[in-house]
Amino acid sequence: MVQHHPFQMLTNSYPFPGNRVHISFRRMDIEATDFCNTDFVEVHESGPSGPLLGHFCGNEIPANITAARELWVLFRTDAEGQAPGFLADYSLGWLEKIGIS
Ligand SMILES: [Ca+2]
Repeated sequence: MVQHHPFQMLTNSYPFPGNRVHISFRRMDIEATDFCNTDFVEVHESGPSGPLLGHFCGNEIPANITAARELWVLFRTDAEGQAPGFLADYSLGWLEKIGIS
C-alpha cells in the first residue's frame, strides 16, 4: 500500500485585473517513477480542482509557470526512497513588473 504524505501550498495574489502569479523552479530532484505517480509536484491554477498546469518528478527543471490570480502547488511523496526535493520561488504582480510579457 502506498502511503502519501501530502504537503500543499496555496499562493494568493490580490484580485486586481492583470495581476499574475509566476513560479520559477530552481532545483528539481524528486524520485522519478513511471507517470510520476508516487512522488511529484503538481501545479494547478486557482485551486486543487483548477486547470492542471504541470505534474513533475525526476530531475529535469520544469519550465516557468505563469497563471492567473492563484497557483496551487502540491508536493506529494510516499514512504519509499529519498531525494533532495525541489526549490522554487514565486512572484506576484503585474506582468510588466515581474518581467513577463
Ligand atoms: Ca518515493
